[in-house]
Amino acid sequence: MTSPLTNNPEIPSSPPPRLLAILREAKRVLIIGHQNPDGDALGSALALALALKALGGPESAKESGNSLGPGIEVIVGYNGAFPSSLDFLTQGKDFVRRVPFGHDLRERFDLMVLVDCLAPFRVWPEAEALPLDSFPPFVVIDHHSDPLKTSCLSSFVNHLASATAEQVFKVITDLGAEFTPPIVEALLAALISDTGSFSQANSTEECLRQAAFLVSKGGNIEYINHFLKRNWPVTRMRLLTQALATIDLHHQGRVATMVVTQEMLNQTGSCVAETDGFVEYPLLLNGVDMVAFCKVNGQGQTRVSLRSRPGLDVRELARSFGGGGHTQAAAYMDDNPNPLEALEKLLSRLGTFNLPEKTG
Ligand SMILES: [Mn+2]
Repeated sequence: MTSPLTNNPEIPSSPPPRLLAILREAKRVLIIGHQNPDGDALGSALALALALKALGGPESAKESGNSLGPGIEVIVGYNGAFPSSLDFLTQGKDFVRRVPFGHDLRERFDLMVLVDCLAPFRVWPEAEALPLDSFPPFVVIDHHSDPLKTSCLSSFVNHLASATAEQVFKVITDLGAEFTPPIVEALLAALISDTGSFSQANSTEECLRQAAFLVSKGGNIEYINHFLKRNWPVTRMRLLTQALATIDLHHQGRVATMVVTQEMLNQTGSCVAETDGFVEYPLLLNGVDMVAFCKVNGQGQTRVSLRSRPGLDVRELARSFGGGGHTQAAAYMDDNPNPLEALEKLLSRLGTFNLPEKTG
């Protein structure tokens, strides 16, 4: 059976040699995912960082008898916050740091690797209007299909990949790095995160093949799922309870909406990163084809996450608001800091958005 990817000349099935060369040559590297990284963004960044460190760090310099340079410096950065369910991945790794936007980024790093997003403004929305030379030169490794609005040194993007981790897996393989236990854990956590524990349509043959390889290298799906799914602080459960209470149905029960306000975060002592995955709950409802989840983003905006069942493309809706994503999972930012008002705006737009006819 041939992989569908190999039949499509538009989508490279392996990383471009230029990307690999750039990664091999960089000395001070910032690897960073989209703002408020999820398991795929963080896991992909960690795995690539560990591989680059192993290939170019002081240890390899020692082994090769090269006592000259101090090796390379690799930082896994993030902007905003990530859910505490991902703490197990970053524990004990002092090269993981919050990196807010600063005009010194270009001096601090000679290369930036964007993972799980296509442009610097997905990391730092506040820097959207700045020229590209405000950032270090960058490469992109991603699985989103939004048009690449910015130019980069090189990119490895495949919108058919289940997760960015699937792309990073191939980069690590082609770089010749070893799949050590921390790399295996980070990649497997990323694949599990972006496929809903291998329950969604993007759990492709390639994804499962990689997962099987990672398990053969000691990856423990049960252990990772424990941290990703079953290790909640009670504050998060209280926030979910409040969020579920806001669920409302529209369009004859086919559209479910949910809201998280700043007051709800304050009352429960949670941060917005803890809402990761909440959007899946309204989709459990019988008859619901689409979910819109409006939440504060902590930077004076509302983030609207959209989910849909197969056959309903929410990416087009997200794009009409300046966002993007995947056909069944997309998002956009609304400049209104009040999620209730952002929801009203979406609902009035939805009046003109054609929900496809029900089939069967
Ligand atoms: Mn992803």
